[in-house]
Amino acid sequence: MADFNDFMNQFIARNPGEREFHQAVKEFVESVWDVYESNPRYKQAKILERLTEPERIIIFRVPWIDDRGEVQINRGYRVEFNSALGPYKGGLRFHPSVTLSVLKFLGFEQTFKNSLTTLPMGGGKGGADFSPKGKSDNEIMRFCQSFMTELARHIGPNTDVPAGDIGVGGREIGYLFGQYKRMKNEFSGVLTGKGIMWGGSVIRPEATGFGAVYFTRHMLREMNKDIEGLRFAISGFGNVAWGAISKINELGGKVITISGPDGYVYDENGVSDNKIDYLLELRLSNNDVVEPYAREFGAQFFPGKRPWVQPVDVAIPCACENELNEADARMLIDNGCLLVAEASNMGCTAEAAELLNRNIVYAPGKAVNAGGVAVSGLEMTQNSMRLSWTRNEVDERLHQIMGNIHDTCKRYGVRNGKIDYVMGANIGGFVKVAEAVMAQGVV
Ligand code: 2IT
Repeated sequence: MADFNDFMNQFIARNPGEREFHQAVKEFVESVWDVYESNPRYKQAKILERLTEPERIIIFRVPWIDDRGEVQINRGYRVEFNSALGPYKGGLRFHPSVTLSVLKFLGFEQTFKNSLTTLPMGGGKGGADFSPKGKSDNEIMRFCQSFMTELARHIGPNTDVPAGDIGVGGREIGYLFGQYKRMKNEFSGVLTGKGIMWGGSVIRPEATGFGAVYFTRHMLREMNKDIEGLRFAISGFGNVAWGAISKINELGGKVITISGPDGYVYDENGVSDNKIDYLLELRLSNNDVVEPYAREFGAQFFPGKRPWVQPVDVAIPCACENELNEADARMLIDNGCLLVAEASNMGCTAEAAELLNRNIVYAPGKAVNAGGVAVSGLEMTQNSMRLSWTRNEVDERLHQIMGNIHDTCKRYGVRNGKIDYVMGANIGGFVKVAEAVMAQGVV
């Protein structure tokens, strides 16, 4: 392990202060280290050094004028991490917590997640430290237009294809796409998550949540269980939570929590029926709070708290990185939780992930939430063919892809008779990217 420590020390010295990026790389390199060590070709080609250095990073000023006429400045980014398997592909995040470290960790994870989907996509991520909270529609439109005015130089349907992430949904993709089209005089598949009337794919909005539940079902089947009758804790109330909650209800499970930056809601009757659609209204209100749900439907609200204290069978974090810590993990384990499937990217802290992986069953974001980018890949295919598939066709492919990812985790992850999903996902994602990088020479 001396070599591993040397590698990490050098990596940290090259990327000082980037905590999230360090965390993602450490977890990954730990998993693949044995494969790397036992493969002298990889060492000689400095594969890990190359995979942890983004191919290109673009940082730019995003000036815009708010509704009061005041000039505002935000910082925009695109991290083009790795293009060994295809054009850079990954979402844009608009949130005040966006930093270079966050986007580097997300772009790094995206590379291996995209590899796991089996579709031809490289990895990238971008966004801005812009807060949609409290902004009017017009302000959001002006921000998106200014952001795209710079980003347009760097992306393209065969170069880099962004999509949504936290703070970027169908509305924002529409404004970004409109500006790109206007600048380039070109209607192309340069973004995914487009409206279904104008080049988007059916099921893209639901795909991350649906895929996470399909993956969870595979995990449960390994334990001879199924979703029906189980209780779920979900965090977040955005796009991913909404998709997961819809599918869990359809499959007979019960979701008893949702959460926001303001706290969590406990709904003992289950988040179901019209309550699910209400989540979309909450998101479009640009207020970033879940408390109104509790008032609207007579549920309990716990300000400033997280949902992991509630006894459940399955927990699916759907909010943001490091939203579940060691104490939360301990509580879930003590309350008899069977498994944690991470729908957010790096939803668990390193300590929590380690504890869960050792004591119960835990699967990381890059496997569980890959359904979103997978359907983005299917949107790219449909755009290239200039046709649209039906709901059944897209859903069937999504099922297949999530099943394949589960098989890959099993192929590379079985340790002591148990599937280690962290090992499986990291090694499975790594091998393909590493081979592609090797084949393409020192570039
Ligand atoms: O984290 C993710 O995989 C996404 N935000 C989706 C990326 C995409 O290109 O659809």
